Parts: sequence; structure tokens; C-alpha cells
Amino acid sequence: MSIRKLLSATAALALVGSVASADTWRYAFEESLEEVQGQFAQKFKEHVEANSDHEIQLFPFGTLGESADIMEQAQAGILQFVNQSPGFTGSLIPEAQVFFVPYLLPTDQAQLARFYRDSKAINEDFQGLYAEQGLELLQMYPEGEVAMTTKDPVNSCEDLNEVKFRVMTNPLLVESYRAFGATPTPLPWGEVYGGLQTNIIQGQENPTFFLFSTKIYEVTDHITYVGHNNFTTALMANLDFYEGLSEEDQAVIQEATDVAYEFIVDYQKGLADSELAKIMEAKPEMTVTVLPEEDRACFKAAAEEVEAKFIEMTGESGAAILEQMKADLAAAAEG
Ligand code: 6CS
Repeated sequence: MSIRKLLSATAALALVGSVASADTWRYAFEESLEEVQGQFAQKFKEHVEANSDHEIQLFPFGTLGESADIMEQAQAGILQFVNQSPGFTGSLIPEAQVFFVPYLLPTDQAQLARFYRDSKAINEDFQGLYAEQGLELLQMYPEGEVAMTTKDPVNSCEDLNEVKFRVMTNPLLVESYRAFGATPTPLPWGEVYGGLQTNIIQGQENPTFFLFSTKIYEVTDHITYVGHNNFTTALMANLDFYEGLSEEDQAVIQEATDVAYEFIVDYQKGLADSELAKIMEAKPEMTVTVLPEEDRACFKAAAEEVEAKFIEMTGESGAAILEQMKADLAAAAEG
């Protein structure tokens, strides 16, 4: 562990230690209370507290550091729960990079809701891979179709040439944007607004609600949907903590996870549209482009290259997860 990380973990320990009792479970996530991960966390907390003697203390983005910091704290047992997106889990669990194979996931919300709920890849295969890293994977869930926001318009891969495009710190996402023709620039979230403001980067991608809530529209001028991905995130528990719980407490956690999942799927119906309308109200000159099918060809061609890279990076284990995901997605498409 680096000195910076050690200091951050020590500060986190001091902070949480000063306010928590033994019955308090600590839960950190990557967004604010008002954003999707925060809404999920509040629903989880509400259910646990109503059905057990435990309290949940929530730590929104920034209170304990960046995504990488809260993951280290959860693995060390300082936190009992952590919500971290595969966008940041990729170096820890290479197979989790599968969520960045372009055009693998659909954008249809009902299909996605069925997929995360029923997928064998997620609910069995990934469970084992997360457990190897000391984590109990409780739930993966969607946060919406990803849009690109840039300083100049994007109508093709060529328009991404020489664009320093911020991505989460995930090697396969770097490969995706390289294949799209951009200059990928991995950065933690806390550096993105400033990076765009000072022109160190000229683009980034995120779900529509996040473009509004984080005011990213203030520092970019064009929104483009190429349909290449849906944002996936995941709630996990520290494995030792989870395995040490009584059956009753484990059941409460599983129920709270199910309740929060159904809530968050419903909460997001119409969310992208309502938040896009708010962006347009705040900044009427923002352009919004849904790239027509015929202009998506180069992004789709890049997808094949990225899928091959994924297999190269993860070998048989990754190939098996990818195949299972495709089967699960096909089942979810049937309804
Ligand atoms: O792009 C990111 O880094 C962030 N995006 C979302 C939607 N949630 C948290 C994450 O840190």
C-alpha cells in the first residue's frame, strides 16, 4: 500500500471509528446521496434498519476518498459495504472488464433489468471471482445508457481523432476508446470537471443523469449517444464480515439488496429524459445527437477488436464469462 493510500485509509479509520458503534455497518459509494448509487444505498439502509438492530452509516463520494480508496477500505474491513463500478474494478478482477465490450449490453431498460436480476454470469460466476478478492458480490445494477460529452461535435470515429477522452481507470475501456480513434486518458472521477475546464481532456462518457447532477454540461458542449454501452455498477460486502454474520443478518442483507434493486430499476424509468430536459433548460445551446445506425459502423467495428482484446487479457476464464453473458442476455431479450 502506498503512503498516500495508507494515510487515506488511516484517516478513514479515524473518521469512521469516531462515529460508529459495533452495531453500525459502514457503506461507501461513488456518488452523492441524490444520485442513483445514493438512492440505492438509502433504500438498502432503510430496509436493514427497519428489519434488524443494525444501523447503516452512509459515506457518499468524496467523504472517504475516490473509488480506488473505498475499495481498499472495504477489502481491509474498515468498511462493511462498498459500491464500486466495474469501471474501477477492472485491474482487481480482469473479467469485470467484460462490461466494456462495446455493444454487448443492450440499452433497453426492461431487458437490462431482467438481465442483472437473473444472469448466471453475474449471480454465480462473478460471485466466485469477487470472493477471490475478499468480496461478497451482492448486486450488480444498471445506471443508464452512456453518452459521450465533448467540446467538439462527434458524428464519427474520425471526430475523436486527437481528442483526449477521459475514461475510468479500466484497461479495456482504454482499449475501447483507442479503437474508437480517441486518445484515452484514464482518471479518477474527482479530476474530470477540472480536467475539462482546463482543457487537459476534451471529452468523457457517463449516463445522462450524471451529466446533469455533476454539471459536466457546463464544461462540454455536445452530447452524443452511439448506443455502445450501459453503465454497470455493483454493491459488495467485505467477505469475512459477511461470512461471519448470522443467517438472519445475511437474510436481511439479501432482502435489502432485492428491495433496493427493484426500487432503483423503477426509479430510473424516464430518468434520462427528465435529466436531459434539465440540461437543455440550463444550457439551451448544448447539442444532442443520437447517432443514426449508418453512422455507428466504425464504433461497431471497433467492438470486435475490443472483444478480442478482452479475451487476450483474460484467457479462458474471460471467454467463459463472455459466453455466459451472451447466453444470459439472449434469455433476457426474450422477456
Ligand atoms: O465516471 C465515473 O467515474 C463515475 N460515473 C458514475 C455514473 N458513477 C460514479 C463513477 O465514479
